[in-house]
Amino acid sequence: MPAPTHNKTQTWRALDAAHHIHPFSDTAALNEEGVRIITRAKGVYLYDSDGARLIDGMAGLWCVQLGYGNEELAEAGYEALRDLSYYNQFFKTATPATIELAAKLASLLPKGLDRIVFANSGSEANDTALKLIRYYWNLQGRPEKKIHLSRELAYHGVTMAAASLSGLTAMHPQWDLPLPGFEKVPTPYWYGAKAAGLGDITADDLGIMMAERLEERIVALGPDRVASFSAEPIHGAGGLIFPPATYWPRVQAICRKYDVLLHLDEVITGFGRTGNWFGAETFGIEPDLMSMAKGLSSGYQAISALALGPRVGGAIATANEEMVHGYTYSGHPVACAVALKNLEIMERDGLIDRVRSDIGPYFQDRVRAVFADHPLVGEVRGTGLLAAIELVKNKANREFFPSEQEVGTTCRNHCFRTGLVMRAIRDTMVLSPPLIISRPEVDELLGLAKQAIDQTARDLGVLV
Ligand code: PXG
Repeated sequence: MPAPTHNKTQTWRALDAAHHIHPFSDTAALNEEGVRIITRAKGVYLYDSDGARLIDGMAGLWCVQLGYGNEELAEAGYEALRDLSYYNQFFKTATPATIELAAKLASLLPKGLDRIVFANSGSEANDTALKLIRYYWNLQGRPEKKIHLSRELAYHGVTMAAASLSGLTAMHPQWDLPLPGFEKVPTPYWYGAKAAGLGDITADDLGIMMAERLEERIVALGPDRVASFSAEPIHGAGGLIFPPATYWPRVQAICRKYDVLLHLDEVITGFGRTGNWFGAETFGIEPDLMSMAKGLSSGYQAISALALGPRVGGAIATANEEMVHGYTYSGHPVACAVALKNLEIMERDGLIDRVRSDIGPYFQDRVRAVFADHPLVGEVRGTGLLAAIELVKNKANREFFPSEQEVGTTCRNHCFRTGLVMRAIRDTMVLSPPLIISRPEVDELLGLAKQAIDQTARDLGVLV
């Protein structure tokens, strides 16, 4: 047993409050409450410094595909640190793990995406994508093609450009964003369509309507000025919103028609989440560029990648000039070695097939069985090891609670008390567990989720 850490908790909290600014946090409120300190983790379980055990329904931040404490990944990292702790890819050098990872990704990615640019986070991969899109159009002699389209409710990260690309409006005012040249189009969120005044439109019709909104915007801006359309196959941090079946085929055709580069952000949907290696396969999308991060290394190392298809990749490879871009840690050999081992384990253990045909369907069946008829739950949606549970005021007419009631936050707090990490996005409860989760662990997770949602329903007087 590890030594008890309870006695250190107060010290850590005080030091944290004094010295540590947390991402996406209200510092004063957090310091008042005191942080939860996670000290170790194994498999799908987290342990905090008070001795509590939590089942991690979010795989960290949608990233720990192989679960925590994987010995093989730890050893791959140790060996890589020992043998070549660092070297860079600048100035005509490369390192073996970096080359091998680029080649491995090219073999796993949808056909044509076979050139890889490395970075260290999803935000950087997207930032890089936007730079390369601009560079591509400059190389083509079409410098007027500079507008980047993306969707409302999208989350693409936090650099100046990635935040500009993001469509969650709360991400903008503090930083005077978006930058010029970033435009948003609406997204096909069927469950929210009624509250948005679209009446009883079917999901398929909404998919077409929202694709047409994209087309209208491209035409209004002028196709000669529109450089790219960026989107997640499924909105992740925007509320786990799944596209109607009609949406992506139409969007794909529109991008081709107007010569708009399609940039797919697979930071969440990549590496098995939806039961395929990539969401592109799940939805039949053929992007020109694809961003990856998170599950690429199961979160064990900070690494991201941008894959380029023949248009952008070919243009850069034949530009006959220096591409003036790259990070100190682009293609870090240790991160690449860990990512390679991560992909090797996923392949060897058939984890993607497992999500597609075993644990994924089990998880989807169970989450629907537990919640479909719950009085507080308007909709359960999901695929693979992703699920969203919408908590609503009125199921019959898809009416949401007023946001100031903070129903999702209440539920999330109950989850922590029951020993579960489940994310609340507005009042949508979201699950994205590690791909290695077992059936009994799924049952345990959903049992705790039910306790938390029942308790939320009792707080609201929906259940007695
Ligand atoms: N694209 C997508 C689709 C993401 O989900 C990023 C880009 C940015 O990646 P980095 O590595 O720069 O964070 C993300 C990240 C949440 C949450 O609470 C989601 C993310 C990050 C932090 C929190 O859902 N997604």
